[in-house]
Amino acid sequence: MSTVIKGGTIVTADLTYKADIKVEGGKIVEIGPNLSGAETLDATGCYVMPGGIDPHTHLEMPFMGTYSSDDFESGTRAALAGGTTMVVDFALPSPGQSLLEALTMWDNKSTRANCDYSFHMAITWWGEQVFNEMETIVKDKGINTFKHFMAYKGALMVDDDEMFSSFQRCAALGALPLVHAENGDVVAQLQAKLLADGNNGPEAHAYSRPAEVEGEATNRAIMIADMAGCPVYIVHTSCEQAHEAIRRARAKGMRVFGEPLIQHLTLDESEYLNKDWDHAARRVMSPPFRNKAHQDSLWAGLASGSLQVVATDHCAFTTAQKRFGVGDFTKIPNGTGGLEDRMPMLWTYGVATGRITMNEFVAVTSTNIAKILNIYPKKGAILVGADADLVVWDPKRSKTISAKTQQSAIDYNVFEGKTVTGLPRFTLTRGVVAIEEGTVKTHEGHGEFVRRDPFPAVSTALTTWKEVTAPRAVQRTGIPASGV
Ligand code: DUC
Ligand code: ZN
Ligand code: ZN
Ligand code: ZN
Repeated sequence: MSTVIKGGTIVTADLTYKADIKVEGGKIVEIGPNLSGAETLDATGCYVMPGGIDPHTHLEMPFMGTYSSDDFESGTRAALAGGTTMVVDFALPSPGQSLLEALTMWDNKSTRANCDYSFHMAITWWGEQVFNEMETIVKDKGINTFKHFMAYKGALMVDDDEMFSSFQRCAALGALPLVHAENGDVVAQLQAKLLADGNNGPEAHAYSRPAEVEGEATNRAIMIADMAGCPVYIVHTSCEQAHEAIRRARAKGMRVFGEPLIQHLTLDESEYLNKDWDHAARRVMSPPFRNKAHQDSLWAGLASGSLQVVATDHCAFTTAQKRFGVGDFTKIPNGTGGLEDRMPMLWTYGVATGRITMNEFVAVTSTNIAKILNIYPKKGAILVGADADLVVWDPKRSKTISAKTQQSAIDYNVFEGKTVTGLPRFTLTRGVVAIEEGTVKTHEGHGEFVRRDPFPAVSTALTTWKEVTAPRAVQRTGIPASGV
């Protein structure tokens, strides 16, 4: 059966024009004037854009003694409600666990997804098994990204030695390393000192993770990637110090990407000073919210192209889960939601205010990340042959964000009370209408795994395990007895 999206204005990352779109078999089959098909969707007064891609979600993730509350069903339903048609989640092996075993766990959870999805594989420990499994993950499993945590000491954190080895392996496999850039050693020491001083409320979470912690780690990750000969993608870039490191690297010709979150763009550090403990704790995430100057830096990065992607790091915990941290901020599960609100919030605070253009909106919510992840133009494009993952965006449709009406499984929303103007009239996932005027029509299990092939290998480093060695010492003669 064919569907025609009629009367709208197509907006892509580089073009704005009036045309209809015909969809059949889940793909775009024709773009042009006066098309007809078995079913018609009225897009009059709307912009028709590639569906959003959120490359940073944590659905049903075991973390800090609990599980994040949105699973692949509620999380992808929330995504579709806000115009996002693909998510990329993180498969997270516990230290010592096989990568393939962890991937099977995530495969099993994702069968409930309402929209298409993929995975990043996290490197949470290092050894010959990880080294070997990375190749299987890339070549057989269709995953071309590996995530590294420079924070969460004693849990997920990898050290520089491990990260350098893994980055070299990524280079050899044509994979892209992703980095959570915060100096975990410094955070751990600041946390201990704050607690010892009796500073145990949610605001201390922000004090324990100043912007310098993120700036230092971002610089380090970029330098290590440069030495390993691979590109690098910095997740949840939240501050000027990290943005500055990314800008500088790009200006030098390094392939470095930065990903601000919608939360950091629109919510600031004053949230942690709220007198209501629950209010502040619900906003505890890492990195924490920053001040307005950092926000301005992130907005400028989106406009100038030095930051390429807006994501959510959607990792939703209920108020009851947040209360695990009463009396000790280090036990508050880190994470906030945002999947349903990313596109309406970015439109309202970015496009409607003139900070970014409509075309830049498409670039940072969809097209850029599709290219970075090597799934363009299957995703992120309005072209004949592309998947019909589309959003018919009504720039006049408005709502006030409220936990009472959201799709997410948690009992609050960090954007509660904010009015957004610009919402989906229709969201289509591979040609199927999933959302119509706020009504959910999705079905669980519709989502398919999206395979992501590697880029050409950029280095011959680390093709076999034995090569993980330092450069050879120069052979000298006539060495003095001291050995110097
Ligand atoms: N930060 C969060 O706030 N939650 C999940 C993981 C992370 O890095
Ligand atoms: Zn992170
Ligand atoms: Zn994350
Ligand atoms: Zn279906």
